[in-house]
Amino acid sequence: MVSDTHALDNMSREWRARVAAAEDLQALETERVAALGKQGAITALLKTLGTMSAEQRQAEGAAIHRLREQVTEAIVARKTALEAADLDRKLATEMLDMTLPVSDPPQGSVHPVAQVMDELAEIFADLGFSVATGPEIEDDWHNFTALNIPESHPARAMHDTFYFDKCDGEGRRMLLRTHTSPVQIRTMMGQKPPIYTIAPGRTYRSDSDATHTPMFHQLEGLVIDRGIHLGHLKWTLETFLKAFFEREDIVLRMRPSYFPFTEPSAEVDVGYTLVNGRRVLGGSGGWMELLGSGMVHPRVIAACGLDPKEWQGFAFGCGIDRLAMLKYGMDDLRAFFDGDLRWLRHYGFSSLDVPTLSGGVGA
Ligand code: 2U9
Repeated sequence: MVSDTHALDNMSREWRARVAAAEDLQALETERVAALGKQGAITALLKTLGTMSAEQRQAEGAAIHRLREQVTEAIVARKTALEAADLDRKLATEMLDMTLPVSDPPQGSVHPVAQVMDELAEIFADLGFSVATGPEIEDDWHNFTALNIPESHPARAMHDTFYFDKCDGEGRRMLLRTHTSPVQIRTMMGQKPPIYTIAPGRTYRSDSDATHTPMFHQLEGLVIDRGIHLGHLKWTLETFLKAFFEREDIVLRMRPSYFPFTEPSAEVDVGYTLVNGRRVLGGSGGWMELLGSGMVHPRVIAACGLDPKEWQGFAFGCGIDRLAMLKYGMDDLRAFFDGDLRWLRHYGFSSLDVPTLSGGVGA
């Protein structure tokens, strides 16, 4: 019988030596299967336990199980060592020197979304707006409650919002922000008015087709000051769109609408003209919806700790991806995020071509 204690000790030593000699993960796996696999030598030994008498099992069972544990431990230790060596080898050979000069001519290009964001920052900086950013992982107070979106509002429904399983320390549900509005909530809470700010950035909604991607980019603007009214809003949007599309004949039309965070609210259409069957912005041959906007709801101002009797404001929001499509002529939003090099080379911008108001914000 192989299973006397002496023989088992020898067997353990022998297997551990084989495991230690395995030169790579594949060789180690071969040894593991030979020892502990279905047809393995140690597995066969374990199977003999069932055929033993009670006394025999008492005498030898523990030693057989110890053998299995020792070999298993040796395999785990060897696996860890081989994986660490593998990583060291990769770290040593797969190095990328970030300080190397860019290739000549430069091969990368600036993504149209990044380009448009730079253009927007330039245009609004000229109007006295700062650029604010904030976390993409938010809590439901900053994303919904502070914006006068109550628990029962459809925007909170699971099919729109990506929720996390966990809450934050204050019991607030965590989510991927569905708009950049929480950035302005944080600005209003951390900064004294007057506030003139834009918040461009990534937003997330569980939605996907030719015109919707689960991640998209939004631009929102917020002004909080004394005596602000709808006229300021309309002038700001007109001035922004004329600069962005580089046309003086941009015409806006505001239609009454509803958003929980603005009152009154207005959807903003931009006039277009048909040129060879294509819609070109400018004039008023037809209208396309481009922005949402309104006067900031007094409850939102109060939620941020400001007195709505003293401070008023306007806000607006629009899709940056859509602005880019309209200005630069792409027709499928999904291609924006495919990472297709031909698309990027075609629609991308030179990193040296920085948008300026004097030199033109376009390409
Ligand atoms: C605060 C208060 C109010 C931002 C606004 C809209 C209207 C709007 C949509 C346009 C297209 C989002 O990308 S889209 O789907 N946005 O219609 N957004 S007013 O209002 C705010 C923001 C922050 C503190």
